[in-house]
Amino acid sequence: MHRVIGERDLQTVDVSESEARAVLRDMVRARHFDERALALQRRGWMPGYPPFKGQEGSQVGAAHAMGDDDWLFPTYRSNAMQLARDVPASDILLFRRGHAEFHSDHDVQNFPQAVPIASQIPHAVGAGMAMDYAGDDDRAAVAYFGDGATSEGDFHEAMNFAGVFDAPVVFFCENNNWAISLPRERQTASDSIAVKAEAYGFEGVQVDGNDPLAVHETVAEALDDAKAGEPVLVESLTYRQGAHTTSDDPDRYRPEEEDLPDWRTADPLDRYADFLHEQGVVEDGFVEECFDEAEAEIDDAVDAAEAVGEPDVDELFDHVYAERTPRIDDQKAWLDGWLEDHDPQEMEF
Ligand SMILES: Cc1ncc(C[n+]2csc(CCOP(=O)(O)OP(=O)(O)O)c2C)c(N)n1
Repeated sequence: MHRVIGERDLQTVDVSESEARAVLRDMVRARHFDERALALQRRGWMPGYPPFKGQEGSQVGAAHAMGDDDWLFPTYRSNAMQLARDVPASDILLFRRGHAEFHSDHDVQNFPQAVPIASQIPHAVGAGMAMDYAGDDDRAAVAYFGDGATSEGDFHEAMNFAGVFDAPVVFFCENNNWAISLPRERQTASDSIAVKAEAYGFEGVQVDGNDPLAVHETVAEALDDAKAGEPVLVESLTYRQGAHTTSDDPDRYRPEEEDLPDWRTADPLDRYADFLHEQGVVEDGFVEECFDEAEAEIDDAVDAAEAVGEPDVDELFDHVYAERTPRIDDQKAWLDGWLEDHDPQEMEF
């Protein structure tokens, strides 16, 4: 399955005009958040940041297809998806600043962001199986991950369990063509990532990840199937426009010209805004209006995050388990001793 936005008009998609506008608004919010977070990191406000520029269409399209009761299992890269699901921007910023308690305390069905690659995928399957055992057939779990995660055992184990137990899970692989410096063609010799689902007994589909409406439609269908006991792997083809993180320099490994079609590397925000404009769904000035709203929202989020202050090093140990274990206590005692003789502010990293 492969859909390209230019080939159809809005009438062929099962999305209302107001929903189509809300998707654009969330893409603009996400872009503004990403730019602001990068700027905050550059002035030392937080230690590192993984930008998602170029992936807004894929993430916001998928988030809008999910119901409030569906669970998202995100990663460090899927902030656009989390923002579109109403995770407060200040929580995401605070977590990145080192405040671990802002990791999961949300009113939305949103698991903490996974940083160990692919570890969230079996969690999503476990949650899906639990929903199924509870007779909850109107909910599903969505596991978000990148192309690199598909080389991890966790991905294969999770897919295997989902296939055997008919778990209500959508595996949402955002293929941005890079896993740090490793390009997709070196990640797997398979023709696609979607094709891997076949080995586990369920469907895999590819979608143009820079077309938010195509992603919306594909994920909505996948969620319906998953809720009926048929898990689905969705491969959303998009592109990481920026660096892997603020510690990375892609100029050292990325070719100047990518061997990828234009639709893959195009800016999804410009493309979708132009599309809605051509369809008469938004008027001149809509995007600018959304940017102004986003600026005000993110300004407030930064103020709220700043009011919390800098994290205390103790927080590192407080949220590993519900209660500290003796081993965690030992680690904390070691760090306290080390800090008596060293000043991290004076160290060079
Ligand atoms: C288990 C594990 N191994 C290695 C790493 C280091 N690491 C961080 S991001 C990354 C690449 C992930 O690429 P991909 O899954 O494509 O996701 P993307 O970063 O492109 O969103 C790696 C290897 C890690 N975080 N966890």
